[in-house]
Amino acid sequence: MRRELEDFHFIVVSNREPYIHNYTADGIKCVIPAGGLTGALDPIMRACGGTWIAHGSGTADSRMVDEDNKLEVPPDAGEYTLRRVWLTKEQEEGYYSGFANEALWPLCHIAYTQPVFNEQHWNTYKEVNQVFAENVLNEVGDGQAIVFIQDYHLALLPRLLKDENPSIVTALFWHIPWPNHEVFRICPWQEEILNGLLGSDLLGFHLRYHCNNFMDTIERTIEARIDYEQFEVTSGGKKTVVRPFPISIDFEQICREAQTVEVNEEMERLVKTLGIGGQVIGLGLDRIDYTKGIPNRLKALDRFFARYPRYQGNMTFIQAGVQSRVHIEAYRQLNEGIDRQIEEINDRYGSGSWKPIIYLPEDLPSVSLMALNRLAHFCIVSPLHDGMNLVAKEFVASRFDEDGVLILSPFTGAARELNDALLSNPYATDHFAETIGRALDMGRRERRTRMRR
Ligand code: GDG
Repeated sequence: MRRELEDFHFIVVSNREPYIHNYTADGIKCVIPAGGLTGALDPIMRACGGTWIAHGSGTADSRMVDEDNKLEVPPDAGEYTLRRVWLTKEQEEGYYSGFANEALWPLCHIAYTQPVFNEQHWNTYKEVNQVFAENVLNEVGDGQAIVFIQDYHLALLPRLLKDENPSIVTALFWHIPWPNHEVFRICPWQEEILNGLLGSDLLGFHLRYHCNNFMDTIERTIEARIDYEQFEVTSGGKKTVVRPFPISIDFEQICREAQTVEVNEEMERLVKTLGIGGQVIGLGLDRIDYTKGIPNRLKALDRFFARYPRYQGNMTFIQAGVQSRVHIEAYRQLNEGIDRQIEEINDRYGSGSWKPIIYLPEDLPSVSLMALNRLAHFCIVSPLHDGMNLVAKEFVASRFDEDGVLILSPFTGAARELNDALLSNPYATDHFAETIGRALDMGRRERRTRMRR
């Protein structure tokens, strides 16, 4: 980055900030939010330096910044600058919970949850993209800058920046899938969104397949020259290069962390507190979201216990992960549904102190996530649709013992790379249940061969 960018100022922009300060009973505490985006980008910023501009969402965020709304992060190391953007409650509701998460998120994930297109949300979305643009332009000043924008919250930002300052180099990475034109065209503001994105010099998706869908959407929606050989779009004289960049994790670091004394101690603690000594362990670990296929997974587990009664009493499935977007109705319904399903399964099969499913809907520290990954005989990652999915990659990276089986939905980007996982369609409950049986019956040698590959 230093060699290529020389004296360019490197700026990352996203909705979510990588470090959040909150007031707690013990004073101000800094938390690192759960989610794939910050986990993937923070190491890059720490290595390269620069400025990260994001919404300051913590209750104590404004206390921690200087007069330019900036602070050095990580708090104990100071490797790059975080500039916080302030939004009102109304702006946050209309732009984040509203248009981004009730319209664009379901629109791009084919998970059969209807998008909500509310004109007021859309107006607020435009307004907030403008707020981010003003912050970025102010940060850039008269200098040269490359601005790396993240995700579907900020689709209009590349165009807003280019219109004001054409010398800014703009790149945007879309972390979620891009659906086909037939799906995308139901969005009443599709043209504005596409025009916004085409303000990017470089536009990235996880997969070539998403790039193809995007190019096809452009071709059928707005006037532009499409070059399928170079993967470029030219619109209004401006060129956008479209490329796949399958995102990943720091394999070596996770592999090293998984072998620490702290993780070993956490494994012992979990076995004791959860009462799972001697059990075969299954694991599901997700940000609780309707795209992650958790109800489908529970249905398959229900079927599995009925089909394979020999595992009743000695297999425990742990479903862990932090609840998210709880202010949105679809997520409230999802959470209630999951609670109900788990209660039913535990009533149906549980006996004595054995519970088939243990639910930990908490924001667990990374040492616990790592310990769970290592305790698991198998891990289920079953999204109905997912851009990439880093949980699957983290599970593999933490298995330095070359054991454990990954059951993976073919509808994740990760399934294109992790060819040795057991693929299972989350909608096909019988096959899914059999795949769990297959994972449990798999011999050590095959588990090892698959995990090594
Ligand atoms: C989006 C795209 C794409 C989970 N529970 C807890 C927790 N996690 C961590 C996991 C993992 C991350 O959150 C989830 O990342 P994913 O990639 O699986 O999913 P999304 O958040 O939906 O991310 C996705 C990603 O962006 C990157 O481009 O792969 O397709 O949807 O790192 O370990 N972390 C903590 N507590 C939890 O309870 N601390």
